[in-house]
Amino acid sequence: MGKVNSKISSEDCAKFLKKTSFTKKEIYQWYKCFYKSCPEGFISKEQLLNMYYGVFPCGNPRNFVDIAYKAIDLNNDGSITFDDFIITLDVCKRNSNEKIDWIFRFFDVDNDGIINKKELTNFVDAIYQMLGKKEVESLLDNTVEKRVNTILSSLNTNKDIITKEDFGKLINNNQTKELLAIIKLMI
Ligand SMILES: [Ca+2]
Ligand SMILES: [Ca+2]
Repeated sequence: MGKVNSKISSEDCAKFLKKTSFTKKEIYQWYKCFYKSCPEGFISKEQLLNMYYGVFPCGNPRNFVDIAYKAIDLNNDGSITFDDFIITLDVCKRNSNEKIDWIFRFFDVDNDGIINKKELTNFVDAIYQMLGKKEVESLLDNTVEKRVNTILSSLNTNKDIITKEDFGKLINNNQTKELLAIIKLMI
């Protein structure tokens, strides 16, 4: 699939200088680092899975990694290449609407601009599976259903869906803080 290169081309470097807030030196370093870990030119799902197993050894991160892989694959071509990686890193550095848009991708799997109850349930379920049974038992909302209801009721919208506007409010909400912290663990 990908090409094996230890040095980024000047065209690509110029492209990322334009698209991200990284310096030329940082882009060169990230590129070197990326190809050292991923000589094939892409991060495989197994690699991402192993990373999460390292952080959550008592849980099963498989479903979460399915969601994460899709969300990080920004150009939807089925693999996480350096383009996806560097732009994801850049977005995560920011405190902006772009960051909210990016996190929204984790929830809005069918990409219709709305998080429905099923998507929210699948997301919370994936996180709970990744945390593991023991960890989940210690939570106040110790079932997926309870957590989903808490999140939805915290919005006070009386609806089973979350719009991007609602989601912006949710980002700073205590009910989702730990879920979002898990997303941030990946970088
Ligand atoms: Ca991609
Ligand atoms: Ca959706």
